Amino acid sequence: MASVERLDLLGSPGSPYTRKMLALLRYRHIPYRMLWGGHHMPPQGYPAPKVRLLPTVYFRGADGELEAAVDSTPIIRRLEAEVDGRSVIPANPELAFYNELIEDYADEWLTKAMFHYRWHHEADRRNAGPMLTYWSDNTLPEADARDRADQFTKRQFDRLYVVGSSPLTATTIEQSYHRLVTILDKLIQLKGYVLGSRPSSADFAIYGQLTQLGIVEPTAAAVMSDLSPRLRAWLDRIEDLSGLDPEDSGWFSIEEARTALAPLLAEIGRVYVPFLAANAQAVAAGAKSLETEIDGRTWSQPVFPYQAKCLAALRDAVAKLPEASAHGTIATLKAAGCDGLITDAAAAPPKP
Ligand SMILES: N[C@@H](CCC(=O)N[C@@H](CS)C(=O)NCC(=O)O)C(=O)O
Repeated sequence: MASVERLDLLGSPGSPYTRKMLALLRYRHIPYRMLWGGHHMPPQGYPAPKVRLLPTVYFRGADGELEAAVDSTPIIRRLEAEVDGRSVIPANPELAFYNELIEDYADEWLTKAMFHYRWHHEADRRNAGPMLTYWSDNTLPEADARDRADQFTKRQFDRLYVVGSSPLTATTIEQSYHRLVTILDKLIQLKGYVLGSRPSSADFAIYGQLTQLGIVEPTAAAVMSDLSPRLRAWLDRIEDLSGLDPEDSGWFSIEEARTALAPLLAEIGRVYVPFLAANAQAVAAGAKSLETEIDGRTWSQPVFPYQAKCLAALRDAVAKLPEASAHGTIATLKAAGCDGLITDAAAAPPKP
């Protein structure tokens, strides 16, 4: 097995995906160097990624050349292949699917709550503008920092609609976040992590978004402290799990997982799956925006082609489950209202 000598990564403390990756690298004992910053001031001597996203992770290829990679989910899979031990992906196909689904939900839906709470309410905007400015440069003179924060805040406020945050959808987003906090409170109480007594990539994805919601954004952080001090405390532990010795038997059994995850899967079925379905339909129809009902209220936003790919990947993963796992996974998804992830082909696999 190849090994990774050291990874360098460019990111920001305010980027949930940067925090996801950092905590994962610490847990997996992968040496790294954290380059705080952004693409407005790219680090000297490093290649530019195809898409300028944070984090950007620089791998050193066999030829010694640096390669810039983005998108935490495939980067995590690449690291699984390149670095042995302390895996964040369960071997059992049913558990691995739940892990993939929950990671995707955190990256693509929970991030709507992160962006919404950061910029929607005035008190939160006033906190976020300076924080993001000083995270990118903490030596800025006060007046320049204020100008930059004001400009950035205006830009982000004007872009809230892109992820679907608007006065029309605010209640749906906020209630979904409140429910998630309560669901995670109970789930973590069982064995400490989403899939048992060892962390999975789903934990790191949830953690990344919650480093902002539970700590940085005042309104959302107050909700978490109020509803779940346990979850708020969990965040500080996930930040550095380098001293945890995971056991092979640490994952939930299938039966435990189906029961323990039912409320979280139901939340995903309630908000994320309907969104994914409406988005994919609109993308397929060549529409520019979508309007649907989520959790009993109207939801509208511009289409998001990347998230149509997310739905296709999840459906494909269900369809490709080995026979021994397919039946139980599909029954669990149906019971959770996640029917939209099950294609006809997956529901009725061809007889051998
Ligand atoms: N799916 C990507 C998303 C990464 C992402 O959207 N990063 C945000 C920051 S949290 C970004 O770089 N936005 C553009 C920018 O900040 O310039 C991942 O999992 O890494």
